[in-house]
Amino acid sequence: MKIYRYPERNSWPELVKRPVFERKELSGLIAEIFEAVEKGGDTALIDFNKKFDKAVTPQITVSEAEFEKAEQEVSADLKKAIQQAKENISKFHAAQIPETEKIETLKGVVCWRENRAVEKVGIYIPGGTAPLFSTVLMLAVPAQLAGCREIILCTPPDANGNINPAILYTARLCGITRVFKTGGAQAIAAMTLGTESISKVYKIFGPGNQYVVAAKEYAQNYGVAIDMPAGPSEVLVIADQQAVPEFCAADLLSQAEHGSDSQVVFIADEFKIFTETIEAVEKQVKKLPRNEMASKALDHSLFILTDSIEKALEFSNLYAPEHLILALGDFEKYIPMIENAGSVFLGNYSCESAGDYASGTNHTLPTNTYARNYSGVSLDSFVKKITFQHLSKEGLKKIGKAIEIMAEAEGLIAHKNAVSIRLK
Ligand code: HSO
Ligand code: ZN
Repeated sequence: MKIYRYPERNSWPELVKRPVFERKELSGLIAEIFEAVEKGGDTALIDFNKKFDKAVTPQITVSEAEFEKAEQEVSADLKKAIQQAKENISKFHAAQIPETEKIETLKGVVCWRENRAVEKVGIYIPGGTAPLFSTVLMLAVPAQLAGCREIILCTPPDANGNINPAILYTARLCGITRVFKTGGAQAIAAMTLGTESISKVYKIFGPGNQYVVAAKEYAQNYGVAIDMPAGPSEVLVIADQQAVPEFCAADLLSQAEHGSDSQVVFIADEFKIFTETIEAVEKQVKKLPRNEMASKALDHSLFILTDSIEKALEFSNLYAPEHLILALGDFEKYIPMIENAGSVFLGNYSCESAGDYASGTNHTLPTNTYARNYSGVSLDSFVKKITFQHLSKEGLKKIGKAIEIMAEAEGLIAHKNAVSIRLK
């Protein structure tokens, strides 16, 4: 833990910097993988499964029988929980479908916007130590609500060539039936270039390790869009004297357990809460199954004692956390001060886990200072907004002169003529 008491403002820019982890230079490797997938298609993916995941997968397409087996394997309790989460996520995201509003900018000049879904989207779900089936909900639910015509999902197989049953159950629950056993950069390459089984998509969503992140960046060279630039998970908790140290500690650790590179920050304006939270973190971390990962994340975590909540928020705005928790009595008062954050949790009972799983908001959020300039995934991430306009002759008459004068001033006489020819 890195502990700071009343750090001066001029030290903040240094404090908000995320620790730099050694990143391998990956572009050469990613280019090779893209080339191999382009040439070899499904066969290349099957070979990569053997090489990287030690998995024998005669087929990369998940079969109906595999979906059914998964359905049997997921417990009734987990199914119910996933369904409840899905309902809330659906409610929250359905409300983001906008009403079309036609705006008459002048009499006879009508402009409006309509949403159209991105036709083909690809979802990537990492395998590894925590199978994030919750991320399937966060991406598949808004994709379906937006009306995406083709939604495919890629995820790596385990060493036995299987996919985690909860991932398959959740995918099918969300209406995704095209799931492929492929992970890492090769999965991103497959969704970008297409193979015999996997169709090319227009936009790729989902978290992943540094190979996946690098591959998503690379995919953009092929005209594929991505959800957002990715970095390790983060939470920043601001606490006042009414906060509960055990709750704050649990929230900090819930994010620290994601990975050793997770970022957690705690700020309090009161010494007692500050020290008691540190103690609670030390106590709780010992009992976690992912203790090693969480402890490593804590090594570079920040614990800051400050003299006011206003200052804490100022620091938070500079840090731009993915998740911001206001463990404050009068949190309402501070909402207008929040400038940069991915998702905000208010009061003592709004734990980050609620948003991670089931309250309804999306958990795919900007990290690594991108909360300064990006929003989290929402229905908007799955649509394009197309503008429309209709001008009557009367309408064109009203703005024709302005267009002609502007076009002439830009030296674009064909533009001017497009008006003049209609009005002469
Ligand atoms: N906190 C993660 C999302 C997640 N948590 C998935 C649990 N499962 C996003 O930063
Ligand atoms: Zn989480």
